[in-house]
Amino acid sequence: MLDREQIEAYHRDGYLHVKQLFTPEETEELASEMVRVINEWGQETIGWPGPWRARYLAEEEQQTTKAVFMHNPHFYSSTWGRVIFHEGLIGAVQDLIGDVVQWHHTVLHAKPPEKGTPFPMHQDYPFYPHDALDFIDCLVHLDDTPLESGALQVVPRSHKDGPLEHITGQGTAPHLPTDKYHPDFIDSIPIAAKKGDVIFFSYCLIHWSNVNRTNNWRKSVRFGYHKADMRPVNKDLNEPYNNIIAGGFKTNPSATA
Ligand SMILES: O=C(O)CCC(=O)C(=O)O
Repeated sequence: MLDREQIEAYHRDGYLHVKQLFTPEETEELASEMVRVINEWGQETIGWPGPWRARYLAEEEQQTTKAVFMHNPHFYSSTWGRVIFHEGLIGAVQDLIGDVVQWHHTVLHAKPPEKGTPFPMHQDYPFYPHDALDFIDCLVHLDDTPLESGALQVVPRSHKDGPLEHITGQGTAPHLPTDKYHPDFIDSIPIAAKKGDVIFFSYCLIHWSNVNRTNNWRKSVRFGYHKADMRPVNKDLNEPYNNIIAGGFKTNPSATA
């Protein structure tokens, strides 16, 4: 699926942009099903709450951004269920983290036209901390995503520092402290993408994205996968931890046969 240079780049930089991993027909079907899911089940919010808004947005915009987030689109659409096992997607994930791959989540992050919400600098680790680092996020683009539409921006190699302390608590989504981690002081690389592209990134990679200032929607869907022997931190060891196996076979270390 991926070549050696791509695999090395992912491990070195913490991310990899794979162009046209989905065919135009596949992307078209996924996008039109997602529009239907949004229209029938979606809800508009301002996006992630939190004190970070004061550092990323002008005062008059701080409470007026727009977002549609939707977990588990496969609850509504079988197309979105099947894509969890998409051969190209899973093949790439296996090349990056190993053969036995467990699905963790699918979530839509849609930025509506004109004032689609930004995201502050953060790692995804604090949203779902696990006991190892082979957790990969895959951002599937359903629309062309030029920089002005609030494209993903990444801090290359930042995953090497492992999990960092985030601001957490009631009334905020986890984010890095804005006095130290902010695009004003930390260089990042914007990744303009086309529909059908996928950006793979480590859940320890620092990333953020700006407001969608275009007249078009910017919809992308994040899939999370990890090695099947990983577990959420602090989960009781006596409690099983299983989910969809999207690649390979999960062996039972205590099986005797
Ligand atoms: O889609 C984006 O622009 C950023 C989303 C994000 O921060 C994330 O998936 O963790």
